[in-house]
Amino acid sequence: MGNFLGIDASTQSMTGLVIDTSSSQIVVEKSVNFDEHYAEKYGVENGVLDANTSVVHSPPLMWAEALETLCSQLRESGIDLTSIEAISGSGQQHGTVYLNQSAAGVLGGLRADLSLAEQLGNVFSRPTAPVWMDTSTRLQCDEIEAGVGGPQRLLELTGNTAFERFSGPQIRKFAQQEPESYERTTNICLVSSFMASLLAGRIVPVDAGDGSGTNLMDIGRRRWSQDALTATAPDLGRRLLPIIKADSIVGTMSPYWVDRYGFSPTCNVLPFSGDNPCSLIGLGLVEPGKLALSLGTSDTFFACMDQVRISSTGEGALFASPDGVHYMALICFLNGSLAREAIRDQFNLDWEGFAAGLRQTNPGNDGGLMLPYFHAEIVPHISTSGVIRQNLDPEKPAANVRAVIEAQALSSRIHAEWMGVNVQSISVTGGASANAEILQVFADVHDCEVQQFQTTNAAALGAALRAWHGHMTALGAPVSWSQTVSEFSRPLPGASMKPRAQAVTLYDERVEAYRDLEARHT
Ligand code: ADP
Ligand code: XUL
Repeated sequence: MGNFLGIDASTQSMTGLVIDTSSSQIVVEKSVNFDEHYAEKYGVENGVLDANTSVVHSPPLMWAEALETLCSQLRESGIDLTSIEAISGSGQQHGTVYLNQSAAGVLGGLRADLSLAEQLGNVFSRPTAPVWMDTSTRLQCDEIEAGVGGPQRLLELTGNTAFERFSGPQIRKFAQQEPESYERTTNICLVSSFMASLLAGRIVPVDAGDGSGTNLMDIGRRRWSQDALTATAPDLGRRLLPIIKADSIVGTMSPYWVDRYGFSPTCNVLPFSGDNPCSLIGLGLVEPGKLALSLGTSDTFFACMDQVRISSTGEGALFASPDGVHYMALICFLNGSLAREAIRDQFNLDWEGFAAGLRQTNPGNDGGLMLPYFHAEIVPHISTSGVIRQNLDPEKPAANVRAVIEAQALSSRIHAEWMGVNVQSISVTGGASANAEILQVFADVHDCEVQQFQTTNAAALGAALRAWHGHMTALGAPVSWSQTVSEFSRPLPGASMKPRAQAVTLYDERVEAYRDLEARHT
């Protein structure tokens, strides 16, 4: 029993959430928004550089700086940081951080009188990190698939066909286009393992949950696949540490965090995992059967599986669950919050005005439909942006608000069919899950209850729960996964959207109209 910290290093912000397991309460939640703090210094918009091109990177030094700002905020919130028994975290998936030979030494000898930003400037062999929004690696995807014997073989081996955003294709592109910098790269981290390395003061391996988002991990064995490594880049194996169990302790907080922020020197650090695998835990999906929806920068729709399930269309992703046993089936939509924000901003609305737009319009939108490709899309695969409207006046604010949300909900219904889950209820998380009007559309389209939770950051909560679970296991007093999540993953009383019969019937028809429109444009 005690306090456990989960840190979510996501696309637009870094969040810290502390749970007290003796009272089963979330005791602090703090968030550092990248644009608010670092837009000028690092040139980011929505947390990334050049979001409107196919090459989308973020500066890893900014993440390091944000981690310090977050720790200051946690300390100022009044929480006693010495009381934190263990820390784990979650990172936006797929992004890669490239370190040179000085990195390990610098991390191991951080001086507490200087900031991370002052000390880490020279540890990168590539100053920016490609992130999940990058869609520039189609060529490398094709080459990797061919290199292992075809897309079907890569799917069977890693659980996924090659995706542009996945780490393997990104690494291959770097090795091809900047061979000298690749040569100077001693270690490649994922966002998750980079963050854990900052805390532990040494380079920390990735867990299988995030390892499965690389196109490099043998999904059955939960270790790097030599075939995939060879097909991706020269000498890649020696640049990656072996994959470890999400529950292992990788060290204690390095003296830097003890001296500078007052963490306990015995505070354990566990590997970070991907944000979606952590959300799976944070929403309590530790048994198959339930679906969850994350409405963050990306929208993801996912389920816990007890065996490998592969999407025949190649659009679904499969990850290992950090619970060490299950799998996670997921679809990812790039046009999530950024598409909703594009409509919000086009009509000068705030979120309340956006919700009012949904209230003022009827399900079915009088026949209006939108394909919301404000950016290239992952599911379905669309390589160039371009919004398509059918029977929809582009000048009408409320109709466009409804169109973007109906498109997202209908698309999630269509593209989740391969998961084969009989949907009983949907658990929601992510910034936009605070918006009940948006959730009502998802409830009507999926014909099931949509449930809100105390925090909209299930990834950070899942990370904190993972820290607790791993810590107790290491103490020799393991807590089962169902016990770990039970008190924290209860839906908020009175905060569930129920499907409305008339709308459900209507959407059963609209889904076919949407499917047709989509088929004509993909
Ligand atoms: P990520 O973790 O990917 O950085 P979050 O889950 O923190 O993203 O979600 C942030 C997004 O949530 C914001 O960019 C914003 O678009 C959206 N958001 C926040 N509040 C609302 C709201 N009331 N209605 C709709 N969207 C919202
Ligand atoms: C999942 C994906 C995104 C990122 C950012 O495959 O690409 O959801 O994890 O949240």
